[in-house]
Amino acid sequence: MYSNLDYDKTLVKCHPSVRQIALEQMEFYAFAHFSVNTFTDKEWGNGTESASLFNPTELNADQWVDALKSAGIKGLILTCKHHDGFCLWPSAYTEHSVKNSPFRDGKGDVVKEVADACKKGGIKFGVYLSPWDRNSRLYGSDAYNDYFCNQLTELLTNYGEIFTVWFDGACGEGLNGKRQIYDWDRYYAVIRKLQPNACISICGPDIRWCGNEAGDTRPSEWSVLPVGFADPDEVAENSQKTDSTAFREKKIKETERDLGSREFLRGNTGLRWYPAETDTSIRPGWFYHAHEDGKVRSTETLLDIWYRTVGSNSTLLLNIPPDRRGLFHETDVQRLREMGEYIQRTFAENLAENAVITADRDDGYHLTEALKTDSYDDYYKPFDGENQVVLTVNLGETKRISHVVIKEHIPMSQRIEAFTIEVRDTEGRYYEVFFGTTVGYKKIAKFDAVLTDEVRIKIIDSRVCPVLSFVGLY
Ligand code: FUL
Repeated sequence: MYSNLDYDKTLVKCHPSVRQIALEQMEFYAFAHFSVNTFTDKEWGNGTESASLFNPTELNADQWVDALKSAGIKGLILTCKHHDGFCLWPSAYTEHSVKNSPFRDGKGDVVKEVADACKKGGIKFGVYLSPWDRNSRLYGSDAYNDYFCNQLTELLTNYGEIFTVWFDGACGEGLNGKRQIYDWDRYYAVIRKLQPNACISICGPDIRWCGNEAGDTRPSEWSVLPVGFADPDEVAENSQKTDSTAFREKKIKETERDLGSREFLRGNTGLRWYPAETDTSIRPGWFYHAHEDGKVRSTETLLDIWYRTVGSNSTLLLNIPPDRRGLFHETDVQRLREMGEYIQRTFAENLAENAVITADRDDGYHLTEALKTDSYDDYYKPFDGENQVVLTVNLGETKRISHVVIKEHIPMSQRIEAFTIEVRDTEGRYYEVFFGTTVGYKKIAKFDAVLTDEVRIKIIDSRVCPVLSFVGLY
């Protein structure tokens, strides 16, 4: 691998913002796709559906939140308006909303019920507002940008703290065959003014779409990318253009597997901290369809996705679609619980906490003691230019381990390019149990359980020098 200190120093000048760190620390959060589609059995409504179709008879957002919390999920993003233009809140700017539906006799507000339930349950709340609107007659004109900003303003003023505004790239024509020129800068300004702590995701500058909806991930995920990747029109260009199952099953394009190696970044003048978010559904579709009740992904599959995202420098945005009752289906609830139980059990006790952690080098100030607490208050670091280090975790006695968690100190960028993990056997010999590339926000190295009294983490390549905030053994 090519390493040049001057070049590497330019790469590590790229850091996350406070709002990006806050979202990355959430790790695992949920989507709820809910609209008239739930009642028409469609994935994309065309905007001509009658509002009277929307009729969840047992809506209970507390049930959603309880189920999410059982999986360890930290937030929920609701499709306040999907492409069909139907609003889950009584917007003052359209008649196409819950106010003209039988739900709570036209007096209901799903956004409020969900936002309140999240608050009560102690998880964060985010909004999805589809830029593409197949119902609005204004679509395709300047007036639509006003309409969109008015709706954003309603959502960002009346429902408390919002952790992210999710702008879908999927786009096509409006009712009248027109296309819209989106005034992204204006939308962003509204968000920054009304909810300065909120991230703007996907068609936005803060959080990056992972490039597929199937739950596929990159072998090496970077958060330092060329600035051009955050161009909202580019994102839209790569998004879904027609409603298709094939698109939902498609994996990341071969040409987009590497977005951040030194070689890839070479020649790019602007870099941006643009961390990946993997969005995928617990079922084949984003919306609820009774005929998919038997196709809920298995707990094993979901955990595999969790390891490849939360454990590999991407957040996980898992969609659980409420059914026609307005509840999460029993099977989905059970999967969430099983996921949570497994994660809880596996990471219950950090064996590194009472171990002795040493390094073959440090800069005299940032010592290995910092690695025992999972915080950005302090960190471990050698001198600049020392891009290889060996960390040794001595357990004092033989223990059974199957996971090593490593976190970089991302306020100082993402640096590690390759590492190995070795364990010592009962005869004192070391052998390798894991090879990894990127670490970033967090890497969970999982391997077959071993009995060992000492673990070595060898950073074999990094930009400038590795800077770590946490090491855990489980
Ligand atoms: C896509 C949309 O077209 C789907 O319906 C869904 O909302 C997904 C999250 O994004 O682009």
